[in-house]
Amino acid sequence: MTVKISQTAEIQKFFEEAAGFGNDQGSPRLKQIMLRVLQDSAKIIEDLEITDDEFWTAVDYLNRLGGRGEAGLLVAGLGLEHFLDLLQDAKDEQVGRTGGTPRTIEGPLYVAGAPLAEGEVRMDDGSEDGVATVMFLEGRVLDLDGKPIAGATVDLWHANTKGLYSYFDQSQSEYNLRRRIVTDAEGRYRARSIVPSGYGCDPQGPTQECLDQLGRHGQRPAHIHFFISAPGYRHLTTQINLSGDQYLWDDFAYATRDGLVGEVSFVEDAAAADKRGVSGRFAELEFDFQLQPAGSAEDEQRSHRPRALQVQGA
Ligand code: MBD
Ligand code: FE
Repeated sequence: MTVKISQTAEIQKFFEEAAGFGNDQGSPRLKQIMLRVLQDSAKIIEDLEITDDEFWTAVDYLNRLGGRGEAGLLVAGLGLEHFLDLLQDAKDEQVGRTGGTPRTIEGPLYVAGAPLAEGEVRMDDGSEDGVATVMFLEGRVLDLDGKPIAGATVDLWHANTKGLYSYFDQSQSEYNLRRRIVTDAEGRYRARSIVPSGYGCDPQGPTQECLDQLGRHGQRPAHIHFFISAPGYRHLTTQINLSGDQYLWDDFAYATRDGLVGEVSFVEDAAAADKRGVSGRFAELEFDFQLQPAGSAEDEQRSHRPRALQVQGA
C-alpha cells in the first residue's frame, strides 16, 4: 500500500502556514482559496501519483500559457467558462429568475471602448470587400413581456473571414468588427457587417497543445458576441452562433445553446441587393434579445473580469 500524507494534520498545518494563516496581513479570502488549492493539488499529486516530470512539465506549461496570453482561451476550451454559466443558471433557477435570452460565455477577445452609434452602423472597414459576404444583422431588444427597450446598448464583436479579431490580430484596423449600438424607439439595432468565419485556436499555441493531448479540436462555429445592457435591466452576455456551420454543436468552447442559434439566410436577388445598396450575394440575420429585469444596480453591469483596454465609461 502506498503511503498517503496529504490529508494528515501535519501537512494541513504546513499548508495553512504557506497560505498565510500564520499572519494577520493580506487577504483572508485569498488565504481561504489558496489553502484549498494547495490541499487539493497535494491530493491530486498523491492520488494520481503525479511524477516529478509530470509536475515540472505542468509548471513549464503554465509559464508558456501565460507567456502567450492564452489562459483565458484554455479555460474556455476546458469548459470551465461554460461551467460558470451553468452554475449561474442553476442559482437563477433556484430563486425563480428565469426567462429571456440565455447567457453564454464571453470568451477572451472583448475589447472595451468600441465606437458608439445610434440605431444603425457599419461594422467592417471594407478591407475584405470582394472577399467577405456582406451581412445585414438586425433585431430588437425586448423585455420579458416582449415590449421594446429603447436606449439599450448593444455592444457586439465578431471575427473576420479568417476567424480573427481586431486588436488581437494587429493586421486589422482599430475596432474593426466591434461596435456599440444604442437601440432606437422601437428597441431596434441594425448593423451592416460581414459574415464571420469560425475561430480556431493557434495550432502552434499552448491551448491547442493541451487539446491535442485530449484528442480534441480547437474550433468554434461562426458566431457574434453580445453585451446587452439597459437601465433597469440585467446585463446579458451572450452570442449568436450561426446555423449551417459544421462546428455549431461541436464548439470547443461549448458556447452554443438552445435559443442562441441564428438563422442566416443568403440572398441572391439583384433587386434585393440593389435595395440594400450592395451588389451580388449577401446575408441576412435577424435576432431579438429579451432581458430580465435588474434586481440591483450591480445587476446592470457586466462582470469585472480584466479585459483588453479598460476605457473609462466604455
Ligand atoms: C473566440 O472567438 C471565442 O469566442 C472563444 C470563447 C474562445 C476563443 C475564441
Ligand atoms: Fe468569439
